[in-house]
Order: sequence, then C-alpha cells, then structure tokens
Amino acid sequence: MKNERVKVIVEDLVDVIRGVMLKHSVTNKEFRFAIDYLNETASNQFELELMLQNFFEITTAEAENALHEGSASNIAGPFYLEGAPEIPNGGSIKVLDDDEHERIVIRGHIKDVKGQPIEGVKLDIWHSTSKGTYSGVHPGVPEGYYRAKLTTDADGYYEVKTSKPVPYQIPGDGNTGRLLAAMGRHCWRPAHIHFKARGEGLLEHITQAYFEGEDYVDSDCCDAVIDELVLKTEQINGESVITKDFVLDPA
Ligand code: MBD
Ligand code: FE
Repeated sequence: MKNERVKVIVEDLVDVIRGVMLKHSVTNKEFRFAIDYLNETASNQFELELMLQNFFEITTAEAENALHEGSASNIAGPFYLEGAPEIPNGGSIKVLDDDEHERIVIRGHIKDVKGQPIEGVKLDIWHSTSKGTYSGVHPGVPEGYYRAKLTTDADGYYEVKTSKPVPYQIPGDGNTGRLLAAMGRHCWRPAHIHFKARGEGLLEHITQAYFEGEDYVDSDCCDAVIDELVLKTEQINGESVITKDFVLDPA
C-alpha cells in the first residue's frame, strides 16, 4: 500500500546517499563492507539502536524544536524504562549504597506556553550511576534505582534529590564506538540527566539537562547538546541545585 510520506522521505534519502557514494567514488568492496558492518551491528543487542541514535536522533529533536514553542526537546537515548518507581515530589531517587558521588537537587517549574503552571504533570527522570551505567540495563544496578516518576504540584513545581551523574561512555568496542574511532572521534557523552514529561492535553516532551563547564559538553559523541539545556549548578544552603524549567506545548 503506497504511503506518500514514506515515498517522499525514502526518495530523498536514496538521492542523498547516492550523491555521497558518487562524490566519494564508493567502491563495491566498500559497499559490501558497509553491508557486513550493518548486519553485524544489527546482530548485537542495542548496537543498531545506539548507532542510529548516536548519529540521527538529535535531528528529531531539532525538527520538533523548530515546530514548537516550548522548551527544547532532546534525545531519549536507549535506556528509558517505563516502570520507574513513583516517588513523592521533593523525594529522593534511589541510588546505590556505595555511590559516594556528590548529591544534587534537581528542581523546576513546568508551565504551558501561556506561562500557566501545570499541575499533575508526570515527570520521569533517569540518569547513569556514578560509574556511568544504567539501572535495569547494565549489570549490578537493579531496576528501580537511578530512575523515578514524580508529579508536579499546584505551582507546576517539582524537586528531587539524587547523585550527580558522570560522563557516559558508549561501548568503545561496539560497532558504533569503532565507527566513531575511525572518524577520529571519542565515544563520550557529557554527564546528563534524562527527562520525559507527560500530561493530559500536552505534547509528550523528552529532553536532557547538561552541566555547564563539564567534560565533553562541547564534543558529545551524539552531537546532542543544545545550549539552552546546559545548566549552571548553584550552591543553595549547602546543596548543589540544578534548576530545569519546562515549557510544554499542547498536544
Ligand atoms: C546514553 O546514556 C544516551 O543518553 C544516549 C543518547 C546514547 C547512549 C547512552
Ligand atoms: Fe543517557
């Protein structure tokens, strides 16, 4: 069954790729190598997903940001899990007992595009451990840690305590990491926190926060850092506080 959007997008994609192949006189041997590389990539868990996310997911966020008024969307990455524990607003995300990394407070207001606070937004927050792994995905970190769901109050406010994430290294020996290395690039993402905000009548909003001045903010292997999402850490009453506000578009 013909689908017009598939037709126009795939036609454009094929045109662009054929143009690149011609420009660089890609040989049949190289073409064969690419097929084998992609086949091998797809046979490894996460690896094809990781490769596509690494090079292309930011473009979906850019496209969304160009169309919408709200705060900047960003990539989701491979490690979102639906079943994060619900915690009270102001509560703590569960971290491992041996995680001695700095504790931080993440807080902010969620408003609509008219500036009205939105109560009852479900906010998912997830980030890596102090060792750069994700719970429920990598060994040694049970599901339910380093992830939480909370709900904004009547002022559209949310607040949560957690440990500060560290830069995340995508597997260097996987096909994505090897491709980056062949391009002369490293395979690090700057430390980041993931968010997914959902509420009735609202466009689902996926984004991240980065820390100003930290490693790899200027050289993310995923090219996903957007200036608006690079946040200052403030010292307030002896706590490190990051304020991430949201403006959500209507669905
Ligand atoms: C991550 O943690 C991530 O956020 C992305 C986009 C890719 C790989 C790992
Ligand atoms: Fe991540």
